[in-house]
Amino acid sequence: MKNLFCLILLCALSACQGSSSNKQISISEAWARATVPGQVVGAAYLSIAAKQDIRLDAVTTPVAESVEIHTMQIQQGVMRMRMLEKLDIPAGKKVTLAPGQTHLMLIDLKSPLKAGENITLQLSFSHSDGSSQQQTIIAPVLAK
Ligand SMILES: [Cu+2]
Repeated sequence: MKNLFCLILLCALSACQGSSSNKQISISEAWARATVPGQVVGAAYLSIAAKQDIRLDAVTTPVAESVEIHTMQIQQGVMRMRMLEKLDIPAGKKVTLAPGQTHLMLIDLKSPLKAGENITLQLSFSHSDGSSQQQTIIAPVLAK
């Protein structure tokens, strides 16, 4: 019975957070691909979902000079990467960044990304009302 009470309290607390100025954005399945020595660019992937329309404006990480949002596109029969200025995340729809699709490109890595380590990504979102929100996430480096 005591456990149940704790659970209810926890739910009440998290509901409280959701109603603060920071609107809830859920980020899942984040990971970065391990790189080999000498490789200067890396890639990171994640899924983003929110209850209202949001837009991913920018990403930064301490492990690289800059981060770009890229999509894959076939041009004259060749798969090419194209940089996006922003990434729209429609309300209620999970947008997944994955290998071969939209991804985060980590440009000018400061050191190789080693499997088993974690990297930090700071995501800047904006809402339709013009307000912005930062979210910092930890992504494991995986050798896959
Ligand atoms: Cu890319």
